[in-house]
Amino acid sequence: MSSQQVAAYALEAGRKLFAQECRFVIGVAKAAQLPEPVRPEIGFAGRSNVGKSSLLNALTGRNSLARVSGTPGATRQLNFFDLGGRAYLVDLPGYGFARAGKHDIAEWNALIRAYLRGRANLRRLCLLIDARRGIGDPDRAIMALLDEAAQSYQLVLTKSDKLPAPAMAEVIAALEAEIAGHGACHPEVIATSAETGAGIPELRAALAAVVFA
Ligand SMILES: Nc1nc2c(ncn2[C@@H]2O[C@H](COP(=O)(O)OP(=O)(O)OP(=O)(O)O)[C@@H](O)[C@H]2O)c(=O)[nH]1
Ligand SMILES: [Mg+2]
Repeated sequence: MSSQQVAAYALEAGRKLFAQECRFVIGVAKAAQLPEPVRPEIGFAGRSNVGKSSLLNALTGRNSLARVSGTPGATRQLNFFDLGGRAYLVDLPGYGFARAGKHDIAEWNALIRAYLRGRANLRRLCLLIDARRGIGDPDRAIMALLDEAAQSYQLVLTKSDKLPAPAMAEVIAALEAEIAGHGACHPEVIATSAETGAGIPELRAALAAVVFA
């Protein structure tokens, strides 16, 4: 097969996987409530308001699978979605939410950390970065935790529609330079827009490869 055929095959596998029925399974607020690790899981993490819920909706072609909000901190638990009985998609609560109380922040952090460090069936964690903001210290803290836990992850840029193409290319180059030293990080950065659908087929393809590996 030519490399073009391989790419076309991967895109089709991604399209098929994400065209399947996707339904909400459970929202988890405490580590003890985590579902049995019976399926491959793909997680979506990132700062509050980065666009995690929007990206999940774009991937699954649903408008309101995951709750999108103008108020940062809308997603307060780990939300599990069953994708065609093949995989769980996991929408994580955003970190770095300034208006949350200290107690809430500590509780969310403990839950996210427990999940990210010890989930054997978490095949890949998509770490979302707002294209306009770039990578920040809260993201670096999560990357350090993932490297330490040898948890496979990949950087996914969101809101690419907010930047012109040349600026996007610069952001991607900067991220690729930064991730070079991170052992558990996938080398490819995928730029997406939940608004225009840019990069969504490519991300579906990358995640299908991980689910079916
Ligand atoms: N222009 C643009 N806006 C987006 C995109 N993705 C998300 N947004 C907007 O960004 C805001 C936050 O989106 P959410 O999907 O709720 O973000 P989240 O990361 O799930 O937020 P929390 O659950 O609060 O952590 C909403 O106003 C979205 O409409 C995108 O690709 N382009
Ligand atoms: Mg959300």
